[in-house]
Parts: sequence; C-alpha cells; structure tokens
Amino acid sequence: MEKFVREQPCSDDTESPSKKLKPEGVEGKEQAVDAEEDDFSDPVPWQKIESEGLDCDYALLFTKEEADHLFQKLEQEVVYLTGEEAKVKVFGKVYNIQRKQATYGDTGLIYTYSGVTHLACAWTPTVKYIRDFVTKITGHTFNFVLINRYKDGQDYIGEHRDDERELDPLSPIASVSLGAARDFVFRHRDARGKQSGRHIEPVKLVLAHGSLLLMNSPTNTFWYHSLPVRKKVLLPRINLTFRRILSTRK
Ligand SMILES: O=C(O)CCC(=O)C(=O)O
Repeated sequence: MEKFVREQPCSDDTESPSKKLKPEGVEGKEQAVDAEEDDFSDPVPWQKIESEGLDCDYALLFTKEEADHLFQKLEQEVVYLTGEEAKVKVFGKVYNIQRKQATYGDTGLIYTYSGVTHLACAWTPTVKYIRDFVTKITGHTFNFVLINRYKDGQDYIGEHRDDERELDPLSPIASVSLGAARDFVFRHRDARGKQSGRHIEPVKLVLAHGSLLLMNSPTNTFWYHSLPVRKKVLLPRINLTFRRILSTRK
C-alpha cells in the first residue's frame, strides 16, 4: 500500500495546549471535561436509531453558542491535507476530492482510509477538547479522528463503510457535526445495487450543528453511509469522526 508522509505542519495553533479553550459561556462544560471521571450523567437526551444490524445513538452535544465557538476554533487550528495526501483511491484509481480532510491522533498512529495511508498529527487543543467531551458523555475513549470539511452542499462523501481492519470492531465511531445541518443516509449492504434481492428501507437523518452520532457495532458491518450533495446548503460544515485504532503499522 502506498504511504504518503505529511509535509506541511499539523496545526496553525500557536496557543499553549494547556490554555483554556472556551473563555465565553461554556465554563460548565469545561469543568465537566477537566473533572475526574466519576459518572457519565450529563443530561444529554439521547435518541436511539435502530434497524436490522444498525444501532446508533444521536444527541445534541453542544449548544448553538458552544458549537459556533468550536467551529471557529477548528477553522483556526485544523490544517487540512493537500497534494497526494488529499486524494482517495478507489479500486486502484486515484481521485481528487472536493471536501477537505485532516487526521489527528495519538503519536505514531497511522490509518488507511479510502486507499490512502494517513499519519495522525498531534491533537490540537480544540480537537482534544471535543474528544474528551465525547468520552465524558459516552464513556468511550478514542485515539484517532478523521476530520472532513465540506465548504457547502456541493461537497459530499460517497457511500462507504468505516470497516478498515485497523479499527477496533467493538468500539463505536463517534461523529460530531459542526456548521451547516446536512442529510446523512444509511443504506443496508443487501439493499444496494440493481441485483439486490431485499428491500430494506434506508435510514435518513439530519446531522445538526453541535450533534453527536454514535455508530455502534455492528452498524458498520451491515450498513453503508453517505452525506449526499445538497445544492441548497450554502454554508460550511466540519465533521469529526472519532475512532479507536487497534494497531499501529509503521
Ligand atoms: O461528514 C459526515 O457526517 C460523514 C463522514 C464520514 O462518513 C466518515 O468520516 O467516514
């Protein structure tokens, strides 16, 4: 497998990582993240989304004010892939993609996504803050995140499963959305293509600003997901999918 080594810096952020991230209006949540792990009792109203082999939980994690602030911080901090690294490979063919991507994680982690191997950059303060908040709320830990930035509704992600062999199959994938609300569609693997013998309804969601979608096992075995083009959406969106990687291949 081809490997691309990142040449650009991983972060534009010049603040100390220990500096408080959220000076305005989010003190309660800042404290919640700093606190020792005692319970996961924050009052998040979860919505269960289920179908055959699909098990997801959805919640609004951040208020609009918090989500606006986090979006702006990510716009300052995240450095997106460019050049060869920004391409994806499907059935051996290399394609440019319109959306921008970045990968952050624990030291030395590498992850192959869409046929391209990415080396994780060190966590930025805001990405780490969001990761820790998701952990606080869910009880799950993550060592890697893939960030997708969609400049508007013309940018999309095609149907795929997050089933790479490096992923811990039992860990959920935690998808945090900031910015423009976008439609998100799950399609069962047996309901794809013209030859499909089964009719299984797709599962359609709207991923709101500040939301968290937990894709629990075995969702990514049986269901493909996509973020379709929506030409009426004029604003940008950033999505962070926090993952747990089992092995580090060098
Ligand atoms: O942007 C999204 O909500 C989806 C991202 C996604 O499918 C992925 O990271 O695998």
